[in-house]
Amino acid sequence: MSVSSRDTIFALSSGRPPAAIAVVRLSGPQAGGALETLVGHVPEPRKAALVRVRDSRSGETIDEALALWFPAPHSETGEDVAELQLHGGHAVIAAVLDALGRIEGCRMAEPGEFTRRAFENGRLDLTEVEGLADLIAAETPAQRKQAFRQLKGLIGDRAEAWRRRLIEARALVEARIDFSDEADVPEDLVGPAIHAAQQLRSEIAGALAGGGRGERMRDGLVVAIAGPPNAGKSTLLNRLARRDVAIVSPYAGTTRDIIEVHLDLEGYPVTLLDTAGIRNSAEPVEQEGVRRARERAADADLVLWVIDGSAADRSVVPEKNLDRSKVWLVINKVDLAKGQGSEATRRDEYEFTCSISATTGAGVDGLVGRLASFAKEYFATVETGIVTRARHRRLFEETVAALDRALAEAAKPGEHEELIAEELRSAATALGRLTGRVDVEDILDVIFRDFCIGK
Ligand SMILES: Nc1nc2c(ncn2[C@@H]2O[C@H](COP(=O)(O)OP(=O)(O)OP(=O)(O)O)[C@@H](O)[C@H]2O)c(=O)[nH]1
Ligand SMILES: [Mg+2]
Repeated sequence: MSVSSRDTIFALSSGRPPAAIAVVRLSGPQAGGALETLVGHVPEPRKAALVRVRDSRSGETIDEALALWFPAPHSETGEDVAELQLHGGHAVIAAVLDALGRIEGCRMAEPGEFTRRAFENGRLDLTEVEGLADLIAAETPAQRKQAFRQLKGLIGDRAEAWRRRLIEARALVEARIDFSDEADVPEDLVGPAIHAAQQLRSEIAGALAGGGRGERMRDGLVVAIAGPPNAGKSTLLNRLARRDVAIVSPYAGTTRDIIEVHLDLEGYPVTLLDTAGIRNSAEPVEQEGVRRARERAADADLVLWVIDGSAADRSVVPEKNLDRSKVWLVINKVDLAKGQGSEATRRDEYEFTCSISATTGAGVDGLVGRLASFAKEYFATVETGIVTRARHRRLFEETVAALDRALAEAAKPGEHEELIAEELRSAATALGRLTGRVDVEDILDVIFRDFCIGK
C-alpha cells in the first residue's frame, strides 16, 4: 500500500444515512488527538461519554454525541481507536468527516483498512478476517452461524494447532539431522515424527471430507430449474421467489439468460436458477441460452426438471448427461386438464416427483418443504465442517499432499531425513498461509525448547 500505515484513518462505519445514529470510527496514533480537537477531551477508556462535537475552525457545535475511547492494544485494530456515535444525518456526518480531514495525520480509510490493520497487528488471523466478511454478508441464520464460528477462530485455531504439531514433528527430524552426535539427543526421533505426520494427515484429510459443503453454505446450494420450453419454469421461479423476477410468456423460448435468486429455506441458503427451455433451436441467441442452461444444470446440486403435465407430448426427458440422482421431476400445470400420463411410468427414475401448478400454487408448498429438508440434510454435516472457502481447501490439500510425500519418503529405505523435513516444512507453510502467520523463527524455538542443545 502506498499510504503510510501510521496515518490515522477514519470512516463512517455504520450504514447509509440518514439514520437515527451514525458511527464514525478512527484508528491510529492521532485518534486521541483528534478527539481532543473535536470534543475537547479523551474520555475514560471503554466508557461512553456525552460530548459536544465542535468544528475546530469556527468553534461551532456540530452535534451532541457519544464518544468512546479504546486505547491500544486492546482495541478492534490493535491501535488507539475512537468512536463517535452521532445523529445520523447527511450534514452532520459530512461536517464531522470534514473536520477530521483537516486534522494533521488523519485521512479517510480505504475499504477494509480497519480490518487490515487488525490483521497486521495480530488481532485477527486471515480466516477470522474472512469470517468477519462472511458475517457481514450473511443472509440466513445458518450462514451467520458458520461465519461467526469462523470469526471466532474455528478454522484458524485448528490450523494453527496442526501447524504447531507439524513444526514439532519437523523439529524432531531436524534435530536428528543437525545434532545427531550430541549426547542428549535421543536416537529415534524420526519414528515419532512420522507417527505424528500420519496422525495429522488423517485429521486434515478429515477436515476436507465435507465435500465443499462449507463453501456452499457461503454461496448457497445451487438448484437449477430446467426443462423444455414453456413448461412454466419462470412461473415456478417467480412463485418460489415470491416476486416477479423472470419474464413469463406463452411463447416458447422466452428465457435466455440465467436468472438467479437467493432464497432462505428454513435458514439455509439456496440459489435458485431459472434457465432457458431446452430444445433444438436455429436461433443463435436461444442456442446460447440453451447451452448455458445445460451447463448450469450439469453443475447444479439439484435440478428441478419441469415439464408441462397438460401437454400432449410429455416425452421430453432430462438430458442424458444429467446425473439422475440429483434430478427431481416436477409435473406442472396440474390445474389444466390432464392427458394420459406417460410420465407415470418414468416416475421411479427420479429421486422425487411431484405435481404442481405454478400459477395457482397447488402442490408448491410440498415442493418447498421437500427442498428445505434437502437443504437441511445437505448442510447437516457442515455444522462440524471447517472448510468454507476454496482457499482453505487448496491449502489443506497442499498440506495433505506434502504430508503424503513426507510419508512416502519415510517408507523408502536409506537416509532421507532432509527430504522428510523439507516436506514437513512445506506442509506447515501451507497451514501458515491459511492463517497468514508464517513465522520462520518457530522451528528454532521448538528445537531449543525441547532439547537442551544450546551449550
Ligand atoms: N395453466 C397453467 N399455466 C401455466 C402454469 N405455469 C406456467 N403457465 C403458463 O405457461 C406459459 C409459459 O410459462 P413460463 O413460465 O414462461 O415457461 P418457461 O418454462 O419459463 O418457458 P421458456 O422460458 O420459454 O423456456 C405461460 O403462459 C404461463 O402463464 C400452470 O401451472 N398452469
Ligand atoms: Mg422461462
